[in-house]
Amino acid sequence: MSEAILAHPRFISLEGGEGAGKSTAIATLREALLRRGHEVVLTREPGGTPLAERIRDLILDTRDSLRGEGEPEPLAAEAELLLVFAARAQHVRRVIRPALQRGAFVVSDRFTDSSYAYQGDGRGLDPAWIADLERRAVGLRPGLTLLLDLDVREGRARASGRDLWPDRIESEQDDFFERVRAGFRRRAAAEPQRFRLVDASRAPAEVGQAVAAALDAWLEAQR
Ligand code: Z5A
Repeated sequence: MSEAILAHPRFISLEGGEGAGKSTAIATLREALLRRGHEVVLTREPGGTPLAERIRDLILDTRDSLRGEGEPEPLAAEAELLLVFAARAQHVRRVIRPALQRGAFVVSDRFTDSSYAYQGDGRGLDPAWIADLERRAVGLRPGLTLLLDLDVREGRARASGRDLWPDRIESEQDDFFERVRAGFRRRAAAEPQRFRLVDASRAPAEVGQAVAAALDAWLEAQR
C-alpha cells in the first residue's frame, strides 16, 4: 500500500469546535459548487458509510446509560483513536476516493485534522502515531480546509440549546476544548496553503459570505 498523502484539490473539509456552525457553512459550499455545475458529495466524520456510522455510535453514543441501562463503558483514548481511523479508512475507500475519481467535489464535515486536535491535543496521544495512521490508513488530505474558529464557551452555549443529551465528547470539560481549539489554530498556522481561518463568532450570513469567498479564491487559484 502506498503511504504517500495526496492533497486533492476537489476535497474540502470543515473543521472547528462544537457549535461553530459547520452545518450552515456546508450548505453554503454545496450551493456554491452546484451553481457552478459540479457534482457535490456531502459527508461527515466519524461516519459517512453505514459501517462507519455504526463506529461513530460506538465512539459518541452514551444514550444507553441515560436510559437507565447502566454506566457507559469508558472508552480508552487509544481505542477512540483507532475507532476514528477505522471509520475513516472505510469512508475514504467506500465514498471519498470513488467520488473524487468520478470528478465530484467532496465536502466533509471534519476529517483527519479533528483526530490531531481531539485525540492528539485533547486526549494527549502522540501526534507521530496519528501521522503514521494518516499515512497508512488514509493517504489523502483535503486541498482546502476551512477552520471555523470560535470561543469555546460560545460554541458550547450554541450547541447546548440544541442537544437533548451530550455525547461522549461533548461531556468533556472546557479545558479539553481549549486544547482542541489551540491545536486546530496551530495546524492552521503551520499549513497556510491548505487552511482558511474563518471567524465564526459573526452572524450566520457573514460567516456564510466568508466561507463562499474562501471557496471562490480557492477555485480561482486552481485554474
Ligand atoms: N471527532 C473526534 O474526536 N475525532 C475525529 O477524528 C473526528 C471527530 C472526525 C462529532 O463531530 C464529534 O466527533 C466531535 C469531534 C469528534 N465532537 N465534538 N465536540 P460533529 O461534527 O458531529 O459534532 P459537533 O462539532 O459537536 O457538531 P456541532 O455542534 O453540530 O457543530 P457545528 O456543525 O459546527 O454547528 P451547527 O450545527 O452548524 O450549529 C450549532 C448551533 O449553533 C445551531 O443551533 C445553529 O443554529 C447555531 N449557529 C450556527 N451558526 C451560528 C452563528 N453564526 N451565530 C449564532 N448561532 C449559530
